Parts: sequence; C-alpha cells; structure tokens
Amino acid sequence: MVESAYTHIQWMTLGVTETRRVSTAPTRPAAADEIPVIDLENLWFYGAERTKPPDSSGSPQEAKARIASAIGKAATSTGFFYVTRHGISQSVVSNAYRQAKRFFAQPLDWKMRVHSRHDPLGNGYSPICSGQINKSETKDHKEGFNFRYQLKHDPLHVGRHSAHDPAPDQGGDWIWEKTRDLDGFENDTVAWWQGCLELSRCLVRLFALALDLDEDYFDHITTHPGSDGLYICYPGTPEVATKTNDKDDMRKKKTEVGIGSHTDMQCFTLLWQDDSGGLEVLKQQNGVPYSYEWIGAVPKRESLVVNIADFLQRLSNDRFRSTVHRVYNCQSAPRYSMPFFFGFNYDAECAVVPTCVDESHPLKYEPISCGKWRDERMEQARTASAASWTPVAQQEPDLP
Ligand SMILES: O=C(O)CCC(=O)C(=O)O
Repeated sequence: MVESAYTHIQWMTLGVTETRRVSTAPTRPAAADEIPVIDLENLWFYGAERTKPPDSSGSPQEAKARIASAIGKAATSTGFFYVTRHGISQSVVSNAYRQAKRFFAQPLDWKMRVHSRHDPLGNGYSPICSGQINKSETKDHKEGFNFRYQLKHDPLHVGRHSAHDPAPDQGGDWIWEKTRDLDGFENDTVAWWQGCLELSRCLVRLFALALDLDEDYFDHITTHPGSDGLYICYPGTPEVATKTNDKDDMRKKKTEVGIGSHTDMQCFTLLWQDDSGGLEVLKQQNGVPYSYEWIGAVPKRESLVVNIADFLQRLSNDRFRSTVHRVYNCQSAPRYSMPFFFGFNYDAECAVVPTCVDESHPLKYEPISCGKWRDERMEQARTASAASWTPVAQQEPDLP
C-alpha cells in the first residue's frame, strides 16, 4: 500500500498562528455530506412578497426549524454549505457577474484611478499580487474591487435616513463616481449587494435558531452590519494549463495561489463563484488522527457557498467552525467570484451566546465588537512578516 505524503500549512486566526498536517493527495470534490446543499425554499417564511413554493411543507415555524437544523449541522462540521433557492434572482446575479468582468477587462491605468489606497476604509480596486493573506505562501494572484456598507443603499433604511442616524457609512461614493463610464455598474453592483444583505439578515436568524436562541436574538446588531462586497478576478495561467498531462498537484506547484490559506474574519461569508472551480476547503481526514486534506467546493448551479467565519466561531464558543480555505486557478481562463462578508454592527460589543456555555464548555472568549475584531485581525495580517511565523517543527509535539 502506498503511504500518503504530508506537508504542513500555517495561517493566522483568532489571534494566533495555527498549523495543520495536510495530505499532499490531489484535491478531491467534496462529498454531499461534507459540503451539503441546503434549500432555503426562497425564504417564503420571511417575507410577504415571497410566495410559498408548492413543495414546501408545514408551518413557517416548522420550515425554519428544519432549515436551521441543517445549517447547524453543517456549521458544526466543515463550516461550509451551499444554499439554493436563496432569494437572489438570477438576473441580479448575472448582471453583477457581467459588471465584474467588464470592470476587470479595463486597462490597468483605468482601474488604478479607483485604487483602494485612496480610501481610508479600503473601498476600491486592488491590483494583482497586491495582497498576501498567508505570509507562509505566495502573494495572492488575484485582483479585486471592494464595496462596503452604505447606509443609503441599505433596504432597511432606504427613505428613512435622518441626519441624526448614528450608523457609520463605510462606503465611498467616489468609487461609483470613478466607474460612471461603465454603464449600469453602480446599479447592478448595489442590487447584488442589497440581495446579499437581505439574505444575510435572514440567514442570521436561522443561525440564531441553530444556536438554540430566539430567532431575533441578533436583530438589534444587524441594523448597519459589516457588509463588505467584493468582486474578484483570478487571472488564468495559460502556460501551466496547456500542459494537459500535468496532474492537479503538479499544476499547482507551477501556479501562484489565487488566495492563500485563510479563514474569514466576520460572521459568515456568502460566495458566488463562476464555473471554473478552484475553491478548496481544509477538512479533517477521516480515520487519520491530526491530519487534514483539501476538498473542492465545486461550483453548483444557482447556488451560493456559505461559510462560517471567525467572529461567529468566537460567539459560539467554538461550536461553529470557521474553516480554512484557499483558491487555485489552474486553467488558462480567468476565474471570477463575488464574496460578501457579513458581520455584526461595527461598534456593538458581543459576548459568547449563553446557549454555548456550560460546565463542559467553559467560556473561552471575552466580549469584543465585530468591527474591533476585524480591524485588529487586518492589522495583524498586515504587519505579520513571514519571518515572524513559528517554524512548524516547534509547533506540533502531538503528531503521531
Ligand atoms: O474566490 C473565492 O472562491 C474565495 C474568496 C475568499 O476566500 C476570500 O475572498 O476570502
């Protein structure tokens, strides 16, 4: 029998550097129970304007309980799942996708006019290889366009904004000004962002139920939440992809990582991806202690990927799992994705929820706001240098 080979990966999360022993076997597609598909039934139980689909059964309470239970199961295992019938229309998705492609197809000097360095909150464009999320891997071979929370676009507040509203606006109108020449860019991008925000407010209620809390437990801290929209383009690598004999792992060795191994920072992430593939999730290997393997979150039609992020892991006292993931684009064509990072109101201090603490699960974390948490994590990621990482060999006394 051929023994599997292993390597190590490191990443920063929850304030510390973590290390895992990872199989070098080629990434395999996730099985249905590893990254399950959860049907949200168009969220008919959350909106009068949404119609009840004919195949849904039971009362609204039963439907919520059924879906929350599936979400809770996924959140406590891999921390990744797909949602279908999520309520964001296909036309909203495809308009946003078209605009993302148009934006990245522009000449570099045109995109540089909207560079994120001009914005204190990071709205705008970041060029290829301008970031490195994991300092023990290569630079991130991707470009992005970031659009953060804007009160005037939030469906909860539209028409109700008063000069005294304390909600912080994290958006910059200047990014829309500088992209005016792309017809419909702001409209289509904001429509997608609004769809993600509305879906997230429904999901956060289902997460509350999954944590055995009242459904509206988090509502007061989602009135002006962290809502960071992002368009990403991972350039293709033609010279690698043409060597068709190369195995998956060989191609990766010759390809820069699209985004390095990391966990997300806020509560959860919604992700639309095109049909290129390349998103990989780190999962504990069945039957091999202390060891992990990469599984592929393969694209599924009309679905979004949802993954738990660090702040929700923290609030759930580690009951929910914020899972490491990365992207490789080993094909000649570019890969596009549209993540949306959702967190609680920037300034709201949040404690671990009471249902996740008992004698066998003592409290692990002090209260902190999602905004402060995110800022500290960003600063930590920005200032960490590769040299400051602990050598792997010193970190794993308990490996078999
Ligand atoms: O593009 C993807 O599929 C994942 C993006 C991601 O992980 C991130 O932006 O944090």
